[in-house]
Amino acid sequence: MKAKILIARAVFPEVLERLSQHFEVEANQNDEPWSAEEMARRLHNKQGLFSSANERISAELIAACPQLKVIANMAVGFNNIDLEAATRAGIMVTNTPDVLNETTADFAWALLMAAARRVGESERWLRAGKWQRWRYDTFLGADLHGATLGILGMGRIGQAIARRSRGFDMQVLYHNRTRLPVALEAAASQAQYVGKEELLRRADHLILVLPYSAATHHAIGAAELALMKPTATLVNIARGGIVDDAALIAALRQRRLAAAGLDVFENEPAFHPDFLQLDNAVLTPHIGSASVPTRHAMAACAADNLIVALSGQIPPNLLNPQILQ
Ligand code: 8YV
Repeated sequence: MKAKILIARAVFPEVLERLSQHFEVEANQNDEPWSAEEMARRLHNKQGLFSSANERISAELIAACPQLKVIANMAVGFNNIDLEAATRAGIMVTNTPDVLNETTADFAWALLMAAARRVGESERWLRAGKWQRWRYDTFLGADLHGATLGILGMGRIGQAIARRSRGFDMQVLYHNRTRLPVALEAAASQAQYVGKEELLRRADHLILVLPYSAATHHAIGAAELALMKPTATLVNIARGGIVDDAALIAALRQRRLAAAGLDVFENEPAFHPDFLQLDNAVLTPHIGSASVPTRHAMAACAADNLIVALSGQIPPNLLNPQILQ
C-alpha cells in the first residue's frame, strides 16, 4: 500500500507526477492558503509532508498528526518548523541545502549592486518621464570595487558571496558564530574574521546571511545600525526578523544609512508599508533562490528526501539524525 503524503503548496508538474508514482498524494496545485486548522485536517492521516518555508509547522500541528513520519521542507531555512517538537515525535525533518548556494549568492550581489548604485530609484525616475537633461550629480551612488564587504553569517552561501568579491577587489570581513578554518577563509577571498561590532563599524557594504532563530531575532536593530557608516549599504537575503524593520526604516529615512537591498521582511508578505516610501530601499519578494534551474533542483531535492525517508532509509538532508538512535 502506498504511503499518503500532503503537498502543502503548488509544485512543478514533474514533481507532482514523480511523487504520485510513489505515494497517494493530496496536492494543492491551486495554491490555496490553508488555515492551521485546515492544514491539520488534511495532514492528520498522512505519513509525509512536502512543505515550503511559508507553512508554520508548529508543535500543535505535529501533535495533531500522529501518523506523520517525514517533513520535507523545500528550503534551506527551516525556522518555520518546530524542530524540537518534530524530533520528540520521532518525525524526520529535511531541508534543501547546497543546491541554492550559488544562485542565492548571485542574488545578494544583484541587490547590493542595485541598492549601492541606485538602480531601482533611477529606473523609476526614468520611467516617470523625469529624464530631461544630464547633470553631474544625478544618482550618485557608492562604489563596490575596492570597498570593504562585510558578511554576517559565513555559511555556504556567505562563502559563495565572498568568492564573488574577488572580481571587485574588495576586502572581505566576516562574523560568524564560529570562525572558519583557515583554508575556507582563504577560499572565501581571504576573508578576515572580526567581532560583530568591528564588522558593523568597518563594512562599506554589509550582507546578512545568517539563519533565523530566537538568538538572531533583531540581530540588526537600532543600536547596530547606529554603528554602521552613513554611506553603507545593508543587504538582507536571509530571513525577516533578523533586522528590526522599524529601526531600519528610521535609519534609511534619516539617511543614517545610505541604502538597503531587502529580499526578506518581518511578517512577509505583509511587510511594513513605510518601506514603499523609501527611495533608497530596493525591495524584492523573497526571490533569492528563484532561478529556473535552482528551483527545480530544490524541488527535486525535497522530493528525494521524502521518497528516501518514507522507504525506511536515511534521507540525504536529515536535520534531526538523533531520532535514529
Ligand atoms: C525559499 C529560502 O524559496 O531556502 C530558503 O530558505 O528562503 C528560499 O530559497 C523559500 O523559503 C520558500 O520555501
